[in-house]
Amino acid sequence: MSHRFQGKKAVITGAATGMGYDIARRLGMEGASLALLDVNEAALLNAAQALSAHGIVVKAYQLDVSNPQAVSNTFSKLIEEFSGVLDILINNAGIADFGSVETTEPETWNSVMSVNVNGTYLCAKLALPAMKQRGGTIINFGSIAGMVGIPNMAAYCTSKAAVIGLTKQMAVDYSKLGIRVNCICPGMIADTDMGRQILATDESEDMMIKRLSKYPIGRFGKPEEIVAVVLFLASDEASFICGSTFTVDGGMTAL
Ligand code: 1HS
Repeated sequence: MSHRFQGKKAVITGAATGMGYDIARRLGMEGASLALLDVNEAALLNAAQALSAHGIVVKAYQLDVSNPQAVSNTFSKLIEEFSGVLDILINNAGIADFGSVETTEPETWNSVMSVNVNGTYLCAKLALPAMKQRGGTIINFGSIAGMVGIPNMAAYCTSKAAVIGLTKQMAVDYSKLGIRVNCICPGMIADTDMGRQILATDESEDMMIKRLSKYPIGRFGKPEEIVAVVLFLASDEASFICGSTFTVDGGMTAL
């Protein structure tokens, strides 16, 4: 096992389960100390326990990333715990919902934008001051849904396009301070809560086959195929990569 993140201090949002948890585990196994953030307190405590059992240094903080005051309070605490220094922020927390522009109610629109866009902005805003001392890296979760239109996902597509835009803007402002900001855009990853949520909207076998037919590689992605790219982007091996959007989608957006 290489130790690319020895001595690094990392914050991961949406860290209790799924890809967020996998990213946290991999960062921790390669030497990082972790702050796990998640809205689901019970799952978060389980995750922290499991990672501690691997010998990983970990603290857990229940947080709704869309709540500005809560984000501010949580980052104050975790940055103090990290002695004022932060190296890595993984903005993984996100939600999906469904509807065309006509059928999406403002409440749904606002909740998707609040978590996916405001949450990314707020966590970055609070993390950046603690990254300036020795440089750092931020990985935002976009999606292919921010690059092409996905049927019936107006709010989600809009939110992910905003995250791609925010990534480029932040890279322009902060690269000169040694802070690299990049974005990963996964295609359909079936074995995640969000993947299952989206696939459950396919009302027939035909719809599922049509969705799969958009993927030239002939299958959906696996969580570890996203996690590997996130780890690379967070590592010093990616030292010249700033403001980039990494599509990891089995060729879906090339079709
Ligand atoms: C969940 C992730 O952001 C990808 S959205 C993919 C939708 S589709 O390709 O399965 O229609």
